[in-house]
Amino acid sequence: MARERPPFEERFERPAVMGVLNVTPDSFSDGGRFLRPGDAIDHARRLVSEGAAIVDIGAESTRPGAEPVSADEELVRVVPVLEAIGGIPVSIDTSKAAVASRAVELGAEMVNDVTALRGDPALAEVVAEHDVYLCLMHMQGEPRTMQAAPRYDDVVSEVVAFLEGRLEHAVARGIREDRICLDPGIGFGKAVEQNLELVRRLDALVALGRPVLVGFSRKSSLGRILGDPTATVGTMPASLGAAVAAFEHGASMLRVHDVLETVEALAIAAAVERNAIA
Ligand code: HH2
Repeated sequence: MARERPPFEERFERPAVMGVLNVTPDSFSDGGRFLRPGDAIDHARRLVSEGAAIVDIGAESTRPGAEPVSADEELVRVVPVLEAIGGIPVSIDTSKAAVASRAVELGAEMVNDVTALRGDPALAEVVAEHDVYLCLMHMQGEPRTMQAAPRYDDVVSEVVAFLEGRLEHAVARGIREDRICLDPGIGFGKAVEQNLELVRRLDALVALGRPVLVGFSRKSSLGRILGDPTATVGTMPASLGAAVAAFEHGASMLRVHDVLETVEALAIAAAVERNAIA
């Protein structure tokens, strides 16, 4: 029997922070730092103590140019961590039903699928059956090649139409709409200007009526905006600026590496928006 869960927006009050934990050798921002389960577990606890509402654990890098990994390899990387972090709210960053299924058995309450249910036809059933939360993200192309030549006539309307379609697909596959959040996929087949436009016109995505998640943290566009055309990562202060801007344009959840700093920055932005202190 699936556990009864509140709607996404009740479980994760805006603005909520999702802390990133990559148990990979090759992630662009923290690759190799948390491959040892002990280090990953300590970091997960730290992210929650700093104010993360949920920790997003990923075992496959999706940085531009990354090679795919097998379900077995993902499981080898995440299972020891999941087994040891009972009590910590977990999202599993995977596109594979086998990985999501094991993670949910071990307590994960969200599936973060960068393919928006296009990667593995069996994933929707895992989400529906266990009634877990789901993030549907937009990506043009695939990680290996997506930054080669991203092309849109109007990036915002294409991303919104895509996510509207994936939301309908998820609901048709038996997933409750109020479990789902939508993500424009910053950096996933988008040039710097396209990432900026997606944040500036985020209201078009918010208008679909589901909470919006934005992950701009440490992405290369931030370094490029600051004047380095070859940047592969962005700084923490640049990431904070992006998180606050996304929140001000309606984002409900921010996926970030620097949790404490983001929680504090968002607390001020939220106090300004509401004209109230916590
Ligand atoms: N970005 C990354 C990975 N997963 N999921 C969602 N929903 N939204 C994002 O913007 C997003 C994501 C890439 O960042 P990171 O996890 O730091 O790097 P890598 O993919 O190299 O592990």
